[in-house]
Amino acid sequence: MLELYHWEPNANSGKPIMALKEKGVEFVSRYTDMLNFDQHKPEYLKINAAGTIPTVVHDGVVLTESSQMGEYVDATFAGPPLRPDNPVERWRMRWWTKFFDTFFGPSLSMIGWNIFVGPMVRQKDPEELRQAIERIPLKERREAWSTAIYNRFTVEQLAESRRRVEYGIRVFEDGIKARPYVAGPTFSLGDINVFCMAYALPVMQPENVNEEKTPGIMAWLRRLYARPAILESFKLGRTPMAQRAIEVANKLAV
Ligand SMILES: N[C@@H](CCC(=O)N[C@@H](CS)C(=O)NCC(=O)O)C(=O)O
Repeated sequence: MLELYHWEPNANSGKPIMALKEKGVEFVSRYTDMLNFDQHKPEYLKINAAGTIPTVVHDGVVLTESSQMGEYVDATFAGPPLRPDNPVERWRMRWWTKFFDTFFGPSLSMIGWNIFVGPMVRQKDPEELRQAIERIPLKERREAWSTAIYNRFTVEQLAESRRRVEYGIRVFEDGIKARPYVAGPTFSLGDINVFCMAYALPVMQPENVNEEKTPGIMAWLRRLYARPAILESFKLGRTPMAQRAIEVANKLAV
């Protein structure tokens, strides 16, 4: 049995959800409400002591790190291959995954935590929030939550994140306009990994991602949204974030 502990099908949780759906693998969805701090509850920490989402439990084996989960799923299960055989294409799949995981993702995430996660969570009882922060096992995650909850992102931090996101969009446009998919001629885990961070860009960053400035990204997004497994994945979401994906699909007239 494969159980997937996940939140919304977004930056990190979206990757294993979409990989499993693309492969046609049955799994038990364990929705873990990040805004309710479910990931810091003792029963979850027994599975993943870092208190982060997602986590895969497959026949007793515990797997963390969302991008690497896709590789595991592809190597373990039958179904359409999600990693190209060609070494250059496989390198390109991993190159873009790393670029988005380490450069683009953290900056986009800071913007998202500032405009979405912080304001949503801030409405809770202050004492309840103080205790919730205290229970977070990793120091860096405690700091991330405090910063978002108490609105402590500095003007400079947010400006640098916006700069990185805008730069990342330009670099990705240059890459994706040269080929239909992230790795090359065929769909791969690279598309899933990038899409989970890019799926809402036309509504989050309309001044940077649009038909005039980024025709390559827009065409690629249409290709991804046209995949039944991708649209199916958003059904596992419970917040307006998943609804936003449907809005983007409609806006792109997919
Ligand atoms: N590198 C990890 C990052 C996991 C991660 O930080 N996930 C976020 C959700 S997108 C999380 O669990 N945040 C909740 C928290 O820090 O309490 C991965 O790719 O799986």
